[in-house]
Amino acid sequence: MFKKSDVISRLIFVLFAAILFLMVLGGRLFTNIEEDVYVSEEENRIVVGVSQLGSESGWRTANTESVQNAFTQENGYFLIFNNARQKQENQIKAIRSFISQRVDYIVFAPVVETGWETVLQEAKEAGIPVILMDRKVDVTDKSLYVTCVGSDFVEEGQRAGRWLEKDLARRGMDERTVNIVILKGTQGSSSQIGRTIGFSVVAANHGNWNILEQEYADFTSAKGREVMEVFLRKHPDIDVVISQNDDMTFGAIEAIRDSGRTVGIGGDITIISFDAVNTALKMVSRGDINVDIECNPNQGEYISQVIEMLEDGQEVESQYYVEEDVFTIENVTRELIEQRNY
Ligand code: GYE
Repeated sequence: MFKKSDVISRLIFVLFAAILFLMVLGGRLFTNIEEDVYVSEEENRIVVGVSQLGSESGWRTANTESVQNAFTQENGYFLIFNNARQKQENQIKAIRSFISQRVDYIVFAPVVETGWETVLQEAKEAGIPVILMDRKVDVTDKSLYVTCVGSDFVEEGQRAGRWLEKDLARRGMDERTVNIVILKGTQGSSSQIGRTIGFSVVAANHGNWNILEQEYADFTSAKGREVMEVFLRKHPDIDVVISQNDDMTFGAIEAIRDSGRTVGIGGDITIISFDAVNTALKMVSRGDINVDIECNPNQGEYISQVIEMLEDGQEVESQYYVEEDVFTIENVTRELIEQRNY
């Protein structure tokens, strides 16, 4: 027979064992519930792989921020972001990794227009819709992407040309020879190609517009300065600089000033720029840049709207253009500069 104290200690043991068992079970249940919630949240989110081409300019930084602000957890997205640092091979790698991760959408800003068929075909075969951001691709099979969200670069180039036409007429210079140099962006990129074509379409109407030279300067300030220094050494009589983005313009203006020449309104050299970032708008308001053709980097919001339409099963258009303006000293206000956070 058991002693009374034995029974009590056995009971206490059984009780402890039971409590321990319940605690472990409870803990497991709890963790399982948590995991389930986590998994279903992940499943409900739209997974977007974004291949950004690089970080060469202020415009690009703003474009990246706009994407990161649009594809947030709160908005129902899971963003996988990759910066290709100007290399097409890095973009191809990033896209392949998005495909193997089975993302829901691929958004990408192609550094150049050509050479994308193979990887886009792979995305198509995996059933992943591709949305082009900012720049375009040159492929014959248009079904390799769903739509493009970006700027009308040819129109931007024409706007530059049309502004120059008017400015020369206003100054009574529409008859005499006008010497022009062009700082071009990344070779083979849509923005470089479009802006060059757009401007040359207008230039073709003016026999007195003498394009002395045009050279690639990669959309960066350092390269803009370097190429401008060469232009200035070779051509003592430059009247107009067309610089296909603000970063190159900043470098070019430094080079011009170092050479002892002046820029902008009433200066030796007329400056035509593209992008209209905050610093450039300030320079427009001081008359250092004559005109800035705006390029709108806030494309994340537009793209998320396109994705929502696709999620709803709606048809989307093949191209969406963002809104853009042209800025001169006449319409750049302090308010506009304050609001421009890039
Ligand atoms: O103008 C420039 C950037 O493709 C529109 O790329 C974009 C251009 C932009 O580096 O600053």
